[in-house]
Amino acid sequence: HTDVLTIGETMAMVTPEAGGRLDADSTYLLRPGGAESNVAASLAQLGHRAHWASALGADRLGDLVTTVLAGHGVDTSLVRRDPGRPTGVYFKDPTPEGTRVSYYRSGSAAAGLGPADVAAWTAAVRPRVVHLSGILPALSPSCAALARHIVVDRPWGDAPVSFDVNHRPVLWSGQPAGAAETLLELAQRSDIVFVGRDEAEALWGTTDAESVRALVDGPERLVVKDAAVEAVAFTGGRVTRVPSRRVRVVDAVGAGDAFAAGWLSGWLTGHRETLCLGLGHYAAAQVLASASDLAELPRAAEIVAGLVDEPAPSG
Ligand code: KDG
Repeated sequence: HTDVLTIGETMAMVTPEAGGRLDADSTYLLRPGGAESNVAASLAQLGHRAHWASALGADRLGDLVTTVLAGHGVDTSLVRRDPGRPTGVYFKDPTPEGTRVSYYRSGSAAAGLGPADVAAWTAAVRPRVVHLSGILPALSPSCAALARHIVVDRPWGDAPVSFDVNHRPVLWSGQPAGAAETLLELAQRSDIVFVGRDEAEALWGTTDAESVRALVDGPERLVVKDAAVEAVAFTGGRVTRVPSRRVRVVDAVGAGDAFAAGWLSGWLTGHRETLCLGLGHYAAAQVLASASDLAELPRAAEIVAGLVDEPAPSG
């Protein structure tokens, strides 16, 4: 039916076109921005069948999100349009200290997602892997219940669940169930997990990839990303490290999603771990070099052909 189903909120993202600050006189890009739809769009570009399930307002921004994602090859037929709630919006303000993000998403259509949405999705697709991120449970109590339902009750049976921790601190402030506890439980119970080394340190106090693995020992595959340094994959008892690519960073938002998509592409194809990580780094580097949350990607086979020709990383 499909290779991957991703589930989560996508907003309309607004950011200065030429990389300047948010100012009255700047000109702006208006694009879909959402971690899980970014993963679906990158996987579609890499050559996989990708569905993205969510809810959007019955508004112009909702039309824009579905149109652009469909243009990237994502199947958006599982997206519910809610006439009673708007599509969320967010702004990216590129400052010299890094990109600052402001969300206008509380009460959005996607915040109204919940376990009741799943029946329509299970009836429609049988994915090889289901992907979500730690943004979903932060959006509302019904979204937290949805994330838990997917990871714990496994509505798609044997299909592995892939989880990107994606800790967004502002979304968790003031929530009774803290990010650390909720995200750890979801990570523990998933099959494939992506997490940043810094992110894990902020959440759980772990210091390196090995201590993350010692804590998150449930998933069959765990990938710990250390930004510009390397990514480390734990598969059963095996550890594989691949250094990051050198790139001039324009904006980092979306790079983690591209990494997850690249890695999942390798996994779906049955590639060895070094190639899965290499595909992740390649896709992430394209987004790092772009102001948008998404970049143009070639087919995975083309990237793999280039990667096999590169000298093997030393160390
Ligand atoms: O991972 C990138 C996302 O953070 C971005 O696209 C917007 O989904 C988003 C969010 O909630 O931050």
